[in-house]
Amino acid sequence: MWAQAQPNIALVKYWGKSNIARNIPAVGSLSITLDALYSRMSVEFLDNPGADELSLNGEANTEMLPRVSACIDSIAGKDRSAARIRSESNFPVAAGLASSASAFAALVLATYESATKTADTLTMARVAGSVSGSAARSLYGGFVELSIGNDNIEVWPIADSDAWPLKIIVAVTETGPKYLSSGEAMIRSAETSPFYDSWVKRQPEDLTAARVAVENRDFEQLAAVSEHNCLKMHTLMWTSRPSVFYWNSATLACMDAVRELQKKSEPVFYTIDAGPQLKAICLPSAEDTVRDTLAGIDGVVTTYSSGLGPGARMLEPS
Ligand code: 2P0
Repeated sequence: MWAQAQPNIALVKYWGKSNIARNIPAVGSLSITLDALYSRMSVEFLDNPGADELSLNGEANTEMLPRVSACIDSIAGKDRSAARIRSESNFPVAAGLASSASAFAALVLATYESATKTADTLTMARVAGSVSGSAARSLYGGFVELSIGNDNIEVWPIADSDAWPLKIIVAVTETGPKYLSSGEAMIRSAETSPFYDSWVKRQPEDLTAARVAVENRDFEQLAAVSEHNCLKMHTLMWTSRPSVFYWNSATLACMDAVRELQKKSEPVFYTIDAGPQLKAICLPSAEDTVRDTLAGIDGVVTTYSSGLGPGARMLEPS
């Protein structure tokens, strides 16, 4: 049985941890879950104790195995039998396309299913978040908010995927893995960027602005707060020591192109995560123009178009 989850893109970003050991974010975040990109996971417990096996799109993978095994341990217990884990995804992993979010959301669901354990969605989101902060959000569909409670995260959907059918165009400018994981980069920012305290302190106002924009379907307000929050996060990266820089010249050309479209009153804005890909969010009326524009930029390798999608779920056996 396969579990499927889709990546999510944060419009108000997670950057920084309040508890590194438990992977608790230092700030809340607000995201949209996509429908066109997916990760699928199946977990099969074997009869022998042995070591876990992981394959990714049919190829053995040892790099992700320690995090995958630890995640399964946290659900099924350390004395469990070995597991054969198969993973499939229809987009490049570790390239700033939120592959760990969809992969770990699907893994948590698949593991609960195979271990015949039940848990509510928030419990599963917390387990996924303890492995990969952004994965907590991919348990839910549509518009999702994550906040920091007293000792744990709270995650909940604030609007369904069909409540406000935004479109997302991902402009891929590099398909290789990123040079520094976002987890390491955000710890470095917290330790060294002179702007980090202000980032943490002012995140609630961005979250409120984005939540109200979603509630009111106010595209201009969502655009303004999302671009602002994205640029603040990248400022933290640049002002870390050593500096962290994920963009390339095509990323900048894509930003420029979005600004040109905005000048022509096209309803579109951009956001960029821990990688060089640009994600353009637009109203359906602008989708074709935005995709054609980004696809025509030198250095854009490929584009993906997506709507908003559902949270993690089990797929029917085919
Ligand atoms: C986000 N990112 O909110 C932000 C924006 C990247 C940039 O969440 O360390 O890979 O495993 O908890 O989940 C990437 O975070 O980090 C991320 P860890 P994860 O989407």
